[in-house]
Amino acid sequence: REIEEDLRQAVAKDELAIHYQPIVDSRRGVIVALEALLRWRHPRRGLVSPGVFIPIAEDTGLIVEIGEWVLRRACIDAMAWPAHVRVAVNLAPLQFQQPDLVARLGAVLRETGLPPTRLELEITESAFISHSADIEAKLTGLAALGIRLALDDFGTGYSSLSYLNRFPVNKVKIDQAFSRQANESPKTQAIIGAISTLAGDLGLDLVAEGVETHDQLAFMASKNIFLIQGYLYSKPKPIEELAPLLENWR
Ligand code: G
Ligand code: G
Ligand code: MN
Ligand code: NA
Repeated sequence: REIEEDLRQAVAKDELAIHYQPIVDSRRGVIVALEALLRWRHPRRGLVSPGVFIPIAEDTGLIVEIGEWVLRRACIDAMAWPAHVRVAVNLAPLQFQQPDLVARLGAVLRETGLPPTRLELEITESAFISHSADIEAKLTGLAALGIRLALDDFGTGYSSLSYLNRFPVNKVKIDQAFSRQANESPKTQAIIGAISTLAGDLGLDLVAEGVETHDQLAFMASKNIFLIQGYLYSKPKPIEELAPLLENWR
């Protein structure tokens, strides 16, 4: 297809850009991390949503090259931020399957100079489903480098709890579907509360994604959830627009 061919050339033509969305500690009002979210400025179609082109990139395998570009770019960008601000990068399941994943990540960190502890990889549990044999070795290798791991879209998949038990995960991100219903559905409230208790008992950081209202923020706080990502604080933005916030929210 045409869009597939265009995507093939998008990196070379410098059409990809990263927008960053803050993850804020709501108690202190400081940005603790920025999540890198890919954007594609297509010459004719305009801004193409990642919801459209990431699946194409995954189907065609282009996600490996694109993902590596995002990773390098994000590490370079993060070098300019205050040292307490981490950068979170999404890792597609196909990237996770690369046999030399740990070596590649190590190389990018060395080349960019970013301290490994400032990099956080966001993986969804679908990365864990296939090729289960070497998953633990990879995750242990990443942890040994000092890279932090976040389980993304938590609560939407199959068996997340066993993954928390088996793998060295540092952080869990509650899917935005839960935040959206946080002030409407008692069942959703119970689930969020249970995830919070679990994360607390396991010593995991917990982020609520997709928080858009003060009521949702207050609900999260009532469940001891203080790491917040969502439009209430900021949409994903080009880094030039966030630089002033980084200064103020230091
Ligand atoms: O920014 P937005 O909410 O529209 O992103 C839509 C989806 O695209 C999200 O699920 C997000 O995780 C995914 N996505 C955005 N950037 C990247 C990226 O660099 N790599 C991967 N694998 N997924 C990304
Ligand atoms: O799947 P992942 O969590 O990696 O992607 C995050 C996605 O959620 C991005 O596409 C981002 O634009 C989107 N997002 C972040 N905060 C909000 C929010 O408050 N509301 C909505 N509707 N989307 C959000
Ligand atoms: Mn994510
Ligand atoms: Na998510």
